[in-house]
Amino acid sequence: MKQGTMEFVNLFMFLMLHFIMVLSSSNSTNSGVRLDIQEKHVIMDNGIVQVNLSNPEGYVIGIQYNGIDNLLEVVNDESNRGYWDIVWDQGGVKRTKKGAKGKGRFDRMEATNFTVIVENEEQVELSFTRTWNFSLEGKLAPLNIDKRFIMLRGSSGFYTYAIYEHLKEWPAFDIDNTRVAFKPRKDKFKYMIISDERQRFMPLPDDRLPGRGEVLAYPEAVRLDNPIEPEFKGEVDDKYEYSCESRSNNVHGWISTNKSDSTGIWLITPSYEFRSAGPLKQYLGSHLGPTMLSVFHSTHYSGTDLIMKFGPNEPWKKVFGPIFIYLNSISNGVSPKMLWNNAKQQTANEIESWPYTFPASKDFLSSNQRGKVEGRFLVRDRYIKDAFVPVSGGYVGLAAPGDVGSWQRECKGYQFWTVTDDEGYFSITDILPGDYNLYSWVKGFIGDFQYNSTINITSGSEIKLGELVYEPPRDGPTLWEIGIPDRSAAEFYIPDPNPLYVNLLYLNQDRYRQYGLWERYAELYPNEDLVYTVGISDYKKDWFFAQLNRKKDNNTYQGTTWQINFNLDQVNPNGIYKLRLALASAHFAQLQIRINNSNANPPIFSSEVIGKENTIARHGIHGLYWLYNIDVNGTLLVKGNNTIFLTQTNNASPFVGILYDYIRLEGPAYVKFEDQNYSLVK
Ligand SMILES: *[C@@H]1O[C@H](CO)[C@@H](O)[C@H](O)[C@H]1NC(C)=O
Ligand SMILES: *[C@@H]1O[C@H](CO)[C@@H](O)[C@H](O)[C@H]1NC(C)=O
Ligand SMILES: *[C@@H]1O[C@H](CO)[C@@H](O)[C@H](O)[C@H]1NC(C)=O
Ligand SMILES: *[C@@H]1O[C@H](CO)[C@@H](O)[C@H](O)[C@H]1NC(C)=O
Ligand SMILES: *[C@@H]1O[C@H](CO)[C@@H](O)[C@H](O)[C@H]1NC(C)=O
Ligand SMILES: *[C@@H]1O[C@H](CO)[C@@H](O)[C@H](O)[C@H]1NC(C)=O
Ligand SMILES: *[C@@H]1O[C@H](CO)[C@@H](O)[C@H](O)[C@H]1NC(C)=O
Ligand SMILES: *[C@@H]1O[C@H](CO)[C@@H](O)[C@H](O)[C@H]1NC(C)=O
Ligand SMILES: *[C@@H]1O[C@H](CO)[C@@H](O)[C@H](O)[C@H]1NC(C)=O
Ligand SMILES: *[C@@H]1O[C@H](CO)[C@@H](O)[C@H](O)[C@H]1NC(C)=O
Ligand SMILES: CC(=O)N[C@H]1CO[C@H](CO)[C@@H](O)[C@@H]1O
Repeated sequence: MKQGTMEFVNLFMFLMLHFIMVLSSSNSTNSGVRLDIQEKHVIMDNGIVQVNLSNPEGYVIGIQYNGIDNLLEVVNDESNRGYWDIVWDQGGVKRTKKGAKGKGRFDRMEATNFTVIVENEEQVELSFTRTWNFSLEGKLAPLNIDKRFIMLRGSSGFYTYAIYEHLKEWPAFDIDNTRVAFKPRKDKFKYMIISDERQRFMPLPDDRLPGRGEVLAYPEAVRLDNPIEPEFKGEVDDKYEYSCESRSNNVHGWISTNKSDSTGIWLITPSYEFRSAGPLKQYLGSHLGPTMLSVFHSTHYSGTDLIMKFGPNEPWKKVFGPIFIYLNSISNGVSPKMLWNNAKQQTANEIESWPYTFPASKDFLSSNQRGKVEGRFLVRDRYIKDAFVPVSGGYVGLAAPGDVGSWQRECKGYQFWTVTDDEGYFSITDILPGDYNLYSWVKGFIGDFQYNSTINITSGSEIKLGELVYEPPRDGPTLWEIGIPDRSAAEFYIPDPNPLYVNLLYLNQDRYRQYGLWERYAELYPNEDLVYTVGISDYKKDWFFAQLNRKKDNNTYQGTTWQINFNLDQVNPNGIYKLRLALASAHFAQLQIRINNSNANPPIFSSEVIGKENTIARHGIHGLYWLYNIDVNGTLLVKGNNTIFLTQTNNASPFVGILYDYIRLEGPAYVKFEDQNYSLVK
């Protein structure tokens, strides 16, 4: 009875809300889209939203909605409210600052020419272009840029996309980063939402300034010592605490909470086909400012491997977007979080309409100009089960042809990903014409699958691949394992943050996002390093999530050596054992492995200096995925207790280290003992 009443009340509330929301955006939906072109400004207006753009630069300088004159930060310069930008540099030897610290050059992509592409009552599409020629060499990125803005009738928002083109004869250059940024006004937008769980009232940008905030180990991280709103006192603000994987980064934004009239502004990204590096790549989104970013390409959590490098004679063209800037509002004391539910519903609608039919550029292809790939993904790991097992929840994607796993560093083309169903079936739709490889991986198994031939997509093609079988790297039975093979270190021990450096949002979720966890290692292991004993230790409690350097009293850092102790009942001295070492991230790490002799020289394995992912400083629980398959000669092992020593030697900084994903020791493929056969039928 009670349950039923509650359901009724919920339904009633839902209908009321629906009514109010419809009410608040339906007043003038009958009016068509109007365009007003002035000497210095262009205004698109559909009776719901009015957007003011600078002419010919193509900056969004005003968004008028729900009775608010401008949702964007009116105290900012007009070029710093809503804009596209790029961080670039000259290519090869002309790059001004090479290497990891190369910062590139920041450019707001100011256009020089304005054109109306579509103008009717249903739709307005505007183009702001910038054309490159050799007189601009070294001054501007060698790109023709076409920034587009679209407004539709009856739509509570507007779209933007851009076409970048590098012609064949133009000079080499690099792109480090490119994105769209919006700066909502700080006096109104105080509540930020990234996901159902990640949402909060945010401090003010002023709280980060000297006198109010104290800069910590790097400029992005600031402790709020004397914020304007005392409730934020003592918290750490750092934009990297709010980064988000591409696969779940499709809507985020800000709410102006107001008892009588709340307003939301959202960035909706309906597809990540145009973002670099696939589903797991982490990008910045919304963070203090207030700032909202739709980042299409960056080196964050990946490093210089992800700088887009164009050689001379390398023609390139790519469409970024469209993305949707969505506005909603609600009156009369209903929870502003309902705006979030409405924004999620709108996101579902946008995803449903992808690829959009309305962009006018011939470079944005509609659904019937795209192709489709279907198949079924199975896995066979003989030491778990001899059969071919359908993969549920496996990621399957198309990206530019390359080596196994290359999708995580691929950034010039488009990528198309989906997830297999419970029976292993997948269908990737709306793929742009071109040549691709098919890549896949799945939680629970190490390594990467790659289909053995190039897939050529043409308009309207429907390719049926049938059953694809992944046989993950495996030579023998599991003797022991640590962690879960899922490309993340989240299952390991995450320490409590230093109480001086807390973000209250992450006390009970995503605890790895706290600032300063790298200092906690030395506090827990002041003299002796971590020792893990197979069969006794529990990786959730006893395996620190990152192998970090230990801070010494004199402010220097010390490399560390972790030990894995394990017991073998028997050893085949003629066999080759296999150590599978999957890393979730590395930052300037040099890993050496020794067995049963901590001083052995050379070690049985020594990596180069690997990774420039900066995942530790930026609170990521993964960066790029690395897999090492290391032979262990049976003569190195003994019956009884053995020890593997994992040494990270680079002591350059607190941010150097390794995040392990999963470690496994396999017995030899064929082992013959006195009393037992482990035989493998190949
Ligand atoms: C557009 O912005 C400019 C510059 O702030 C302003 O002068 C103009 O009045 C705005 N136009 C409208 C219709 O809001
Ligand atoms: C501006 O763009 C239009 C359309 O692309 C073109 O016809 C015109 O020549 C351009 N003007 C300048 C000054 O580049
Ligand atoms: C090259 O670009 C500059 C800057 O936009 C422009 O002033 C100049 O006319 C262009 N030259 C040619 C040959 O198009
Ligand atoms: C709340 O909304 C009312 C009505 O639109 C407006 O007058 C008031 O300034 C708003 N308050 C804030 C803090 O935005
Ligand atoms: C690719 O794999 C399939 C299935 O294993 C096999 O039939 C085919 O011959 C392979 N093709 C190439 C080019 O290796
Ligand atoms: C893919 O198809 C296109 C159009 O049929 C063709 O031009 C291209 O050479 C093909 N590529 C490969 C690798 O087969
Ligand atoms: C700092 O202390 C460590 C041991 O505590 C020592 O090995 C190292 O040489 C010292 N470094 C400097 C620069 O004093
Ligand atoms: C294992 O080590 C022994 C002793 O050093 C050596 O004789 C043997 O060749 C090694 N086996 C392999 C497969 O490398
Ligand atoms: C082997 O290791 C276990 C667990 O650490 C320990 O209890 C045992 O005493 C060790 N045995 C020998 C012979 O060192
Ligand atoms: C072990 O394998 C050998 C060779 O295949 C076979 O003759 C023997 O019976 C097996 N022993 C056991 C215990 O299975
Ligand atoms: C061959 C060898 O070095 N064996 C050593 C392996 O490690 C165990 C435990 O530390 C030692 O007891 C062995 O002597």
